[in-house]
Amino acid sequence: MESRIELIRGDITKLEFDAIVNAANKSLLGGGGVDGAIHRAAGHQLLEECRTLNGCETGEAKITMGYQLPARHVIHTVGPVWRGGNNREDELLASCYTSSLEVAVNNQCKTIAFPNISTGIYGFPKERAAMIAINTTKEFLAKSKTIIKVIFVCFDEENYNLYKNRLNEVGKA
Ligand code: AR6
Repeated sequence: MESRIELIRGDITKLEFDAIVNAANKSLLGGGGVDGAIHRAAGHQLLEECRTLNGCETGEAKITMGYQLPARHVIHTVGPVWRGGNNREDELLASCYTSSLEVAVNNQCKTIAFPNISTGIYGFPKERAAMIAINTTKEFLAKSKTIIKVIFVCFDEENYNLYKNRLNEVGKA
């Protein structure tokens, strides 16, 4: 069977997928990094819809429309801030991937793109985050046939190389 996991280097706001995932903060009212890029590209209606959601807990996910984005939906998830590794960071990051995939399935999204959640402003070690992202996604796909494509979108070369190596090691789903 052809792989359902793909890797690209680029800008997630350009992708025409059923859903792109936003690495948001608990307010869901915008910020820097990929969150800022998504809000800029989607337009002010995204912020208006986000205001109705009453925020989001770390490790959870909520969906909106994509507005002016080529993607139909945005799934907003809140990654953990890295605080040394003993504050459930691994578990919470894994939960971002699982929750986002569950939200996708519940909203008939079959193609979904992820950024490298928590590895920018939130400071999560990149290699550790890549392993969690890939392992969690593979586990989910093994149990769910609904999702036909998951794409990891790496903005920086370091993340891209880490993902490439890891995917070569473990094989794709
Ligand atoms: N497309 C894909 N990936 C991107 C893009 C883009 N256009 N822009 C940045 N990245 P970050 P976090 C990558 O900091 O660590 C915001 O202020 C970036 O290179 O966006 O989860 C929120 O509001 C990095 O690898 O998110 C929160 O307050 C990855 O996206 C906070 O930042 C994640 O970096 C969340 O921090």
